[in-house]
Amino acid sequence: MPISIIRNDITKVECDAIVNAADPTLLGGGGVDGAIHKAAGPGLLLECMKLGGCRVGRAKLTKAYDLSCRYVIHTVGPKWQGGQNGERELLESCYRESLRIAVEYNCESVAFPLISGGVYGYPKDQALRIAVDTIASFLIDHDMLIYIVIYDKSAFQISEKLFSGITAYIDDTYVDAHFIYNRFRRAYPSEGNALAEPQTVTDFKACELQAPMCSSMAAPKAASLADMVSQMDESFSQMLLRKIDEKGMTDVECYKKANVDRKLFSKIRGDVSYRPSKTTAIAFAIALELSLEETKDMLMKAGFALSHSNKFDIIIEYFITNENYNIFEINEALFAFDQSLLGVGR
Ligand code: AR6
Repeated sequence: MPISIIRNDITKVECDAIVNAADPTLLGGGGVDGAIHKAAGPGLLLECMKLGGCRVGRAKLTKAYDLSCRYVIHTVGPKWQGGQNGERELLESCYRESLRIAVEYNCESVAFPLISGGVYGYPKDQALRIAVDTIASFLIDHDMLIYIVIYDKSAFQISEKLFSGITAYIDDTYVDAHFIYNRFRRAYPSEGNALAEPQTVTDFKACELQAPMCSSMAAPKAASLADMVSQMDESFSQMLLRKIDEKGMTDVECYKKANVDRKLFSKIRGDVSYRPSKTTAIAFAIALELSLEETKDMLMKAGFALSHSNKFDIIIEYFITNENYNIFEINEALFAFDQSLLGVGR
């Protein structure tokens, strides 16, 4: 099952276990630790007092008391000391140990805060990368729904390089769209005035694209409706399964790489005319590492297109043209730009 990055207070997340970014005494503190103890009530502290603390990079489990989840897994992240003191290994260990315990207690869903990303001072973009990479490699061999919970959106950071690359790409693409629109207005002032700037630039493009399609659709009058239906194109589901075979992937490899839930994949596999959501369709295109043209083709089969009139589509295009098919990195970027994420269970 997949990773979902969400914005919430972790004490409100519906799941089997939430993870606490604790300190080595396990006796409570500020930040997410304080929020969890407050929401769980005094029983949590009483149980924690019997645990004898916890070492950095390790984890311990308690009941959840007044929280709606079943368990709290307490882990102690490393304090940031410049990055040369084993911080990375210790932080990875926090995620791995917490997940090991979650498996032991049959948890199907777990929510993590950004461990060490607050008081302990770990640079947030690095803390997030470690969280996503460690969880993603755990999910290769396990089925679990894992939430990374971001409390304060302003504290959420993707790498500066990625952020500025995407911002520049968005700016350039919008500039291109305006340029086409203005040229159209200059060439056809009366029609141009009827268009509302700027989103109709794509309407204009769509008009251009649709014109030849309309004339060719009108031509074959002789073909009966039955003939046309019998020559129907390959469906989304058929294209997906064909591409999985062509790429030499297994189904499991594909839906995991797409950050898609197993049940959803089975539904698509079993229903030749399944219509996925746009985010699911793109998630599979990314998992299959399709080119931009192939991605557009696959999307069309699900009834969607990529345009330059919204950020979501431009961000997807940015990653595909840069041949970066890491769905988790794409989702981090989408989250940073307040867009819907790819995959999961829709
Ligand atoms: N839900 C989700 N995330 C939260 C919440 C919340 N309710 N509250 C804060 N965060 P921190 P650390 C985020 O400082 O860096 C404690 O005092 C916060 O924005 O809680 O591992 C312990 O007792 C940040 O991104 O944990 C330790 O002494 C992330 O949770 C020490 O802090 C982690 O911030 C642990 O420091």
